[in-house]
Amino acid sequence: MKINKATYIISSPEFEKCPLPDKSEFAFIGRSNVGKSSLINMLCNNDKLAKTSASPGKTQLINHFEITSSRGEGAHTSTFKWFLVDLPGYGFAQVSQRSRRRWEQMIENYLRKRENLTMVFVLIDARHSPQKIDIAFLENLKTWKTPFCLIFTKSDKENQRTVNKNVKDFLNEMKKTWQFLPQHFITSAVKKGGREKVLTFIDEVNQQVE
Ligand SMILES: Nc1nc2c(ncn2[C@@H]2O[C@H](COP(=O)(O)OP(=O)(O)O)[C@@H](O)[C@H]2O)c(=O)[nH]1
Ligand SMILES: [Mg+2]
Repeated sequence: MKINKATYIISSPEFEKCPLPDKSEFAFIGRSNVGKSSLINMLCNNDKLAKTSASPGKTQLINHFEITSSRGEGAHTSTFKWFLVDLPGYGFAQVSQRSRRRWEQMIENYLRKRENLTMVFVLIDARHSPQKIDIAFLENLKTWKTPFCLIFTKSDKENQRTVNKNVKDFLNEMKKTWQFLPQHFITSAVKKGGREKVLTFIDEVNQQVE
C-alpha cells in the first residue's frame, strides 16, 4: 500500500464531535511519550503531520487525519480513503485527577461508540520490560471488546536481543489473562523500521471492510 495523501481534519474534545463516521478508522494510543506522533508521521512520510510533543500530556483531543492510499499498478490502481486517529496518551504523571477522569471518559466513549473504528494500535515502548499501566489498559479493551494490535516502538534505541526479550516478556505477561494474543509489530520511527508491515496490515484489514 502506498500513502498518497495525509491531511489533518480536526481535533475533537469528545466522541460526539468527531467527523461523520463514513470511512474505516485506525486509532493510535499508548503511554504519553511512547512515540505515537513520531510513528504516525513515519507511516505517512510527513514529519509535520502529527505534532511531536514538546509538552507531553497536554493535549486531550481526538485528532483525525484523512489518508488517501492506493494499491496496485497502472490501470489496476485503486485508491481508498480512511481515517487515522491520534488519541491522547495515558500515564502522564503531571495531570490532575480531574483531567485523568476526563481522559478516561473520553477514551471509553470513543472506543466503545465509534462505529467506524476498525482497529486500535496500542503502542508499547520496546525499551522496557512489561509495564502494569499498559497491561491494565489492554484489560479495558477486553471489557469493551475493542479490536487491537500492538506496536512496539523505539526499537532502534535498544539492541535487537533486548527488544525481542521485552516483546516476548510482554506477550507472556498477556498470556496470564488472554486466551489469544494479538498481532504485533516492531517499529522505529528513526530508521523507518516496520513501516511496510504496518501499512500492508492496514491495507489487508481495509480490504475486508470495503
Ligand atoms: N530513537 C527513537 N526516538 C523516538 C522514536 N519514536 C519517538 N521517539 C522520540 O520520543 C519522544 C516522544 O515521541 P512522540 O512521538 O512525541 O511521542 P507521543 O507523546 O507518544 O506522541 C520524541 O523525542 C521522539 O523524537 C523512535 O522510534 N526512535
Ligand atoms: Mg503525540
